[in-house]
Amino acid sequence: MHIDIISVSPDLLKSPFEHSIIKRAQDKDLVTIELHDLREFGIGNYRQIDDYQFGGGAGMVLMIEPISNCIEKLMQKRNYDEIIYMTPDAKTLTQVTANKLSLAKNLLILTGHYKGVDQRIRDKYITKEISIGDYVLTGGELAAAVLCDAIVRLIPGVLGDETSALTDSFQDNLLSPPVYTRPAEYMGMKVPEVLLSGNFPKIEEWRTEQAYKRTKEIRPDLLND
Ligand code: 6GU
Repeated sequence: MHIDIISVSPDLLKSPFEHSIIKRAQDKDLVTIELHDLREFGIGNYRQIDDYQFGGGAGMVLMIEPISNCIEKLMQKRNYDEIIYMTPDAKTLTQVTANKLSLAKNLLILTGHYKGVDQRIRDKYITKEISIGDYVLTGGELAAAVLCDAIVRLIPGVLGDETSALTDSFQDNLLSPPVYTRPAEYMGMKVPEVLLSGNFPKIEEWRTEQAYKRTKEIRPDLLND
């Protein structure tokens, strides 16, 4: 997979991709992530990328021309499965969306800033808009990092244990059951007996039971879906 990300603050996106599993996925050539600085497409001597909004109102808007030039240049090189705009005024990212996007070959992600981008960019180029939750961030960069993490870990070969992505919370609309490791007893706190029993059908049954219990308590909305 190849992911291009257009951003006003590409440095903000460097660190999340230089560690752990996402780093290993790049080292193994399972994914390449390329950051593009929107400022390089800015207009005039000041490399202007934003301006006041028509009709008045507080906050700057990212201009159509720099973004359009950047996207057009990238589109000459690659055919994108999706051109994604990260914005709080969109549908919230779910595991289902991450699963679908993990099958893509080329993704282009545009991150917004300030009051967002000129609507005409959204109308002309964007094929998918994604929010990561009902709160506002200063920019779309951290949201893009979240999206990339959710996608990349699903690419076959990225996670060592092939089954672990499938047993995550949310893959079956259930939260994960509690987990324990050694010691079996710590300061009088004991690990549930069933997990030490070696009776695997029973252990599975317990885990499913616990997953439902947790989901019912914390996220009952998931059970209604
Ligand atoms: Cl994608 N962008 C911004 N700026 N804020 C957000 C978001 C995205 N998703 C949730 N809040």
